[in-house]
Amino acid sequence: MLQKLEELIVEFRSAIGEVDKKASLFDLKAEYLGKKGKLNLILKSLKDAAPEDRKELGIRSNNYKIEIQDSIDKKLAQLEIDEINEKLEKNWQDITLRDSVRDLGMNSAGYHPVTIIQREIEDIFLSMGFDILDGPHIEDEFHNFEALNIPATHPARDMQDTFWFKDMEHLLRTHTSTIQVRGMEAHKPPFKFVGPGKVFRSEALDASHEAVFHQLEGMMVGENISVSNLIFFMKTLLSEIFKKDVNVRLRPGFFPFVEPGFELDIECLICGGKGCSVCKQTGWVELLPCGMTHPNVLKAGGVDTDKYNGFAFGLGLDRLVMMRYGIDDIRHLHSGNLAFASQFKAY
Ligand code: FA5
Repeated sequence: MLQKLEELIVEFRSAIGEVDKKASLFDLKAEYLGKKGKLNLILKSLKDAAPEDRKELGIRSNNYKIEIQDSIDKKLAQLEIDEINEKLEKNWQDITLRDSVRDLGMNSAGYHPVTIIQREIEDIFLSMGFDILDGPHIEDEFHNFEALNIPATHPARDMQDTFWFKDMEHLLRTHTSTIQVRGMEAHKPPFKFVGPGKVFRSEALDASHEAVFHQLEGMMVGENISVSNLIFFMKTLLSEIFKKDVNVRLRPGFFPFVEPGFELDIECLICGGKGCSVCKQTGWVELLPCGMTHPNVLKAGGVDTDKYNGFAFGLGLDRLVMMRYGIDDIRHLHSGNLAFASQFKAY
């Protein structure tokens, strides 16, 4: 009987090594530990064994029973792990992969260069205590023209070719100066804010002109604001953006909403001032028109002009992007070409 027991455990050890499915394991368990299983048959016949062998047989049978149960439990745990691994192998997903939806707006390498520069400028002005405002693309005549000292008969309305809606009362804003008006309506002086966004003009397109482009408006209203305040903020902006000396020139500029008005031009960084299609062979690029806000504009915005004055500027964002990254045609910026747009990094 002892020999039978020894044969049984050797046979079991080899059989369990072969098992690779849970179903066969349960069969094996029944075969050895079941009521009518091999071990039980031996245990039942213990009574027939010689009395001097019974104790030894009892101890061994018990030990083998424990060993068989243990081996079966371990095997079951192993088979369950194998099952999970097999499922993971078949159904795995790489959660670090970018999905196609994100690719529509932002690619792995970063943001569109206009977004990069816009955010940098926002940070520069936030750090100087400015707020960031927004405004609608679809505007009315009042906010785009009248409140900015451009009445219906004013020739300056023709300076910006406007996309009008059929009702001839609404339009796509031609500049972000509309945000000045909305900012004054919403705030009590003193205040200072910038407002970036898309603007729309029915323009002939070339290397430096788009029909849809970006501007960033700025306005500061308070007591005793001077041209030196304006120049300080413009200089700070350019030195932070270019992180190097760039040649600029300030010349008189005419805009009905500022008096005096200035044009701040930057020496063309595409040709180094020699003349090219971007600067129209002049060596200079119009970038940052600005000036002291006209009292009529402050009044239209509800500002008390006996107490307060201010300045405003309207930065051409796309042209600034072109200067910073050496892009020689504005149309690249709106081409929708991801290979182009993914080359740019913040400084
Ligand atoms: C204006 O739009 C004024 N609202 C700016 C302003 C604000 C002046 C506050 C004074 C005070 P202008 O039309 O020049 O100005 O446009 C401003 C800047 O936008 C230009 O210097 C240029 O950099 C950019 N810009 C103008 N037209 C285009 C265009 N078609 N494509 C790309 N950039 C343009």
